Amino acid sequence: MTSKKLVDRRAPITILFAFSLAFSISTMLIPRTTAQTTYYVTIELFAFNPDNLTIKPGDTVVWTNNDPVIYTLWFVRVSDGSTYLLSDPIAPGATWAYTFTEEVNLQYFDLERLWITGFLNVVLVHDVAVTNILPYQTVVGQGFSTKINVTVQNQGEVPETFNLALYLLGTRVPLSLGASASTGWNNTQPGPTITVNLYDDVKLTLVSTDGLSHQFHVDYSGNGVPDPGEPLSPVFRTPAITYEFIANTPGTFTYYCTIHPVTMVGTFIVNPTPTSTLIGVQPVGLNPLEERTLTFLWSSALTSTMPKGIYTLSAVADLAPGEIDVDPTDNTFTDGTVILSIPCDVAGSTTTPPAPPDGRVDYKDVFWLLKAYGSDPTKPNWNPNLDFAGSTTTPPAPPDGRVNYIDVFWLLKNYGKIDP
Ligand SMILES: [Ca+2]
Ligand SMILES: [Ca+2]
Ligand SMILES: [Ca+2]
Repeated sequence: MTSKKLVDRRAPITILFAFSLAFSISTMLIPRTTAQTTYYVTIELFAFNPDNLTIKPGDTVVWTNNDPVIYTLWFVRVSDGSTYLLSDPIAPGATWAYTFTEEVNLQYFDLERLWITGFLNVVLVHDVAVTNILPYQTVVGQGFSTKINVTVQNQGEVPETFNLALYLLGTRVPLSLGASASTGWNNTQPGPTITVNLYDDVKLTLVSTDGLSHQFHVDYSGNGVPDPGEPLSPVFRTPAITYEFIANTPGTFTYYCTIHPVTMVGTFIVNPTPTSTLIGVQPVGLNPLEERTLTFLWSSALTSTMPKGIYTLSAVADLAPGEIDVDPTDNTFTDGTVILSIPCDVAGSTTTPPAPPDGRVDYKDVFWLLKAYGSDPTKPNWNPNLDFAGSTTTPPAPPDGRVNYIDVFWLLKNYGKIDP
């Protein structure tokens, strides 16, 4: 009695499971079974037209002979010149069709007249893509580690094994500019040429040397006025200010003072090749349509040796050599930044949102720690930037998903420190 009840309860589950399995298999097969195409090649005036075709396994090619001679098609593999296939003789006015079932790269000839030749490439679509980058936190201290998630997808028709690499782009470039309406930037006219690499973190110290108000602007669009997305400092007079931006547009531009654009100009060059630091490489195996998120660790060993600054995240998915990705534009994904600061300097203000790290570990950073204390990602007061570490050992273990006494330990240890 008891066992019968059990069977009764389990049966629908088994059926449901079998159904869902069948459904997922048929879903996976759809792209291969519905995509069959027939291609036509004309043999005319002793030539194949078209003489170069790229098709998929399962596709059919029909050759039509419009010449007054008999053709026999001899297919050889491009890779090693070995024979792959020989057609029936195709009489004048006749056709010959063949369905190619596997991936192969072929050259073919008329057997009697070897100078009449064509190419046929039978390939499945290889297409992998990086679809997202998500850092665990936006601020990490030197000597600490942090995690960065990268999502990849197989958008092609073939199971792929490929390498996924994560890089940090850019390096901090500190510059000082004195501003004077009569004598120009740094007392030169034009001002000094500034040259940086793409994604560099340009940290300007701006000081008015003539007592007048000024404003620094890089004119990416070339129209002479600040547009959204262009570097534009606050208006400054006294005291000196720092203004930091990412050089995210390659090219040669003019920088201005928006208030004195005639006398205060200079050249701003952004070289297209960024400085890049490899975080790690991971092999990934994905079936068609499969998506996966991989976690990279920006290690404490690496953060302790890198200069402070704002780094831009970039992930690259590379197919095995010889496999051609039909859409290489989505294999590189560059998005998001992480600030590398002195340890436990997470903010420069107690306002919301907080100002970026200000080079000192003080009451502002304590404010944010107290606010997030006791939290984990399910809590409304969760703030991953305050999850410094998962241990009090040195080097500290990676962040552990909670803001607790361990993180207080690190803040107390670093309290009062000032960026040298
Ligand atoms: Ca791709
Ligand atoms: Ca701070
Ligand atoms: Ca923690």
